[in-house]
Amino acid sequence: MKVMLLQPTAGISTNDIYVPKYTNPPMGLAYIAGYLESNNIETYILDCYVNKYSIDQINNFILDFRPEIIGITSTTTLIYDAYYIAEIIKRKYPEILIVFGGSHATALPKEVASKHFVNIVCIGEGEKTMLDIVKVFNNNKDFEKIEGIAIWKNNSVVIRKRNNFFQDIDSLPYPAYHLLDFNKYNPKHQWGKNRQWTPIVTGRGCPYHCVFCQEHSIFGKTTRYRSAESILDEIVMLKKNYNKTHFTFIDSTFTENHSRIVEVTELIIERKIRISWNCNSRVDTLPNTRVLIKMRESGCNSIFLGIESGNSEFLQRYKTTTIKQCVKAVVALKNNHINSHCSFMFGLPGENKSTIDKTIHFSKILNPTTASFHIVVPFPGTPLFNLYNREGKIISKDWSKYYREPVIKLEDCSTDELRGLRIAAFKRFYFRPSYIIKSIRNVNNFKQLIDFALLGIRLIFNKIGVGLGK
Ligand code: B12
Ligand code: SF4
Repeated sequence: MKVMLLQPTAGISTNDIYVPKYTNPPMGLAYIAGYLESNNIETYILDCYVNKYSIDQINNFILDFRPEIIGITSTTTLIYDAYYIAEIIKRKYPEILIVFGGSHATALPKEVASKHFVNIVCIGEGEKTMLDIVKVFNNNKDFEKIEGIAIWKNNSVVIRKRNNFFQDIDSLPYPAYHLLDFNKYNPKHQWGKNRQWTPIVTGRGCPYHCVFCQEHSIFGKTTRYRSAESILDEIVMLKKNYNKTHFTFIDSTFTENHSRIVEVTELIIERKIRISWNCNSRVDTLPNTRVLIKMRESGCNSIFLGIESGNSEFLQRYKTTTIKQCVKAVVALKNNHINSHCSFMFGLPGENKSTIDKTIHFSKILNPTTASFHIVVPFPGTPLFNLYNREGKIISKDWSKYYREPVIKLEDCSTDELRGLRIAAFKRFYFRPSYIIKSIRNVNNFKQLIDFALLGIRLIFNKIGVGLGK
């Protein structure tokens, strides 16, 4: 049995192929590949995204590897590219079983399963489901009995709910890193200086309820943590085998469990593993100074905080955080010499020009190391999508526009104005004389200076894209 796992080429469906500025290894596919390989199934990862593969190149890989099953991953932004590739494969090789998975398939299993070129949709976590699919493929092909899938049957889509998630995530094999070409994925990270970088997953699921987020539908409402030992072993392996020395803990709730942070950081320090790392956090889960000191000592140099808004009602309603927690978190990071990146969004329900102005003002008061400003995207599968959809405020359900242009209607603000306010926010944050002087003082090398100057030039010419950019 041979399984190919494919990430689609961005822009292939519109004949406008590109690689976005930031690329990560496809961790979901690598996890599934690791799991299948540990069950003796020959697996191949075809990352068309980072390699910009054309249809002819994809076809050549299929002819070479001869898979019986092809699994395709996709976010909402790339779903039409995924459909385009799948349709051509199905036309050419009708005998190949096509399985879709990932965030869009999980959010809209009915839409995806009703495509004539899709055989099965995996809803949520994919390791066990994909193995079940392979087993049933080799057996009686009665896929309908598998948990956590959607399938087209008798002119409608049948959905089989998942009863539980894979609990002991320590027992999952490492992602199949050997099937990826690491150096193709932004090997250098903004916070990693000249170190070789990779993301790493240390937990799954999230107990919080931010309205714009899809984490729950993929990984559930409680966090399943990996143990400190397991994380450390993976870091050591990545350092030894792939020379990786800067890590990003990409799971959203790395700072939720403080005792585990202490264990991880103490192990890094005790075992003298010289690395740097950064992680994501929520302002209300940031640990106390004692733990922050350990984090810094073990190599943590930056933390991403989703602040989102400067309006307390929005924070309470859409994120369950407070202005005070935001201020406290950024101050704590400054006091402990850890860089902070704060992300803000414009367009939550109830937003208008004045609340946007308040958010920009708040970003300057917080004054984190860096900041980014985004226009809200109500991705399907999120409570925000349902909220906006109910009120008829979604301008477009053409998924290719999601994250490329504003797709929501606001009370007193056109989409062009929204774009303008976003550019203005970047300018108001980065063009402060105090910020420019501080940044020039902190520049460590010529490349950083050039990057900073380029950001300035892009801002002057209003060249900050809405989303992915090219
Ligand atoms: C790291 C990350 C990125 C990275 C890398 C993205 C990538 N291609 O891997 C970067 C920074 C580039 C990025 C960009 C974007 N991201 Co992003 N990102 C994430 C994040 C935090 C982790 C992804 C990850 O590696 N998870 C760990 C792996 C193990 O999980 P997984 O990929 O979901 O895979 C599992 C299952 O989904 C399933 N599965 C996945 N594929 C397949 C395929 C088959 C065949 C099967 C059977 C199963 C299956 O099985 C896997 C293993 O269990 C997630 C949130 C999250 N916690 O997952 C958001 C997330 C995926 N991103 C999201 C979004 C919106 C984006 C952007 C559009 C904008 C943005 N906010 O940055 C762009 C789009 C990029 C693109 N290629 O289209 C949304 C997707 C929503 C949606 N409906 O599309 C998520 C879910 C976050 C959220 N807010 O809800 N992102
Ligand atoms: S944004 Fe982060 S904290 Fe909020 S629900 Fe999603 S994963 Fe959880």
